[in-house]
Amino acid sequence: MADFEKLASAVIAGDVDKVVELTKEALDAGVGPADIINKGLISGMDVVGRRFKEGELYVPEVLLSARAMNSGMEIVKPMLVEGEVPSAGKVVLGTVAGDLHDIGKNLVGMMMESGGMMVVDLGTDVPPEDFAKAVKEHKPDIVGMSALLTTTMLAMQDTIEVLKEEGLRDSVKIMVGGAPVTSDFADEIGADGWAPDAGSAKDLATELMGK
Ligand code: B1M
Repeated sequence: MADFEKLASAVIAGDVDKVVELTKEALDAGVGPADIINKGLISGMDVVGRRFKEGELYVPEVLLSARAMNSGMEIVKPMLVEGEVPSAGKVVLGTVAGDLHDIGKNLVGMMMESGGMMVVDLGTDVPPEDFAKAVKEHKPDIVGMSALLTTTMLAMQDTIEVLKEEGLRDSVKIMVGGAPVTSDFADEIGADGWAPDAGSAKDLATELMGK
């Protein structure tokens, strides 16, 4: 019988060795990969997300937990039968044109993945046309944009314009975030939502998808 609580605790503690050990133990005991992911790995990362949102944990701790979660994921993912873990939706995520900051964007992506979403990460300095291309190719539920510079925030608006020009705007929900970005700014540029931190971003994505 797998001890999901212990596995979740190891994720919360960011203990890679323990996560690997407990994941292998669970597999040896015949536990299914989907249960290991949902009841152990993701459930631990959920706690981390909540504590981060409430200011009890800081960025380095979240990164350690994410690394621990991924070490378990790497072991069980190849064993999943396609469709075994239902996807909570697809997000195309990127830092906008001219902007190289990606720490916050990466945290947002990790939280979304821990919530079962499939994240297509376009990286940094992503031109509006590349967001549009990714929407055509991946058909996501959500486009998420991050910006850390007051100058590059405007590229969010440019991206929305290009999505409109290409007739793609209504096929996705758009969410934005990053230190200088506010809820008012999100409204002004016609985004569907704004989130102040990675935990809230995951919750907002879920809300926008109506799931
Ligand atoms: Co830069 N930088 N930086 N920098 N940098 C800032 C942002 C700055 C505030 C520093 C300062 O002057 N006090 C300032 C911006 C000023 C402004 O525009 N108002 C600044 C500047 C000026 C610059 C350069 C121009 C410096 C120069 O070269 N002269 C240059 C620009 C380069 C470029 O992008 N073209 C530059 C470069 C860099 C580094 C490369 C050295 C490095 C980035 C490394 C990297 O990301 N890989 C860097 C860093 C690290 C910072 C600071 C110190 C930290 C940013 C960070 O990672 N924060 C920053 C000062 C500061 O914030 N103290 C600064 C931690 C991160 C977890 O928070 O990104 O806010 P954050 O993400 C949060 C939320 O905002 C939210 O959730 C995240 C997690 O909770 N969130 C979203 C983020 N994206 C979201 C998307 C969502 C929802 C929520 O939906 C999709």
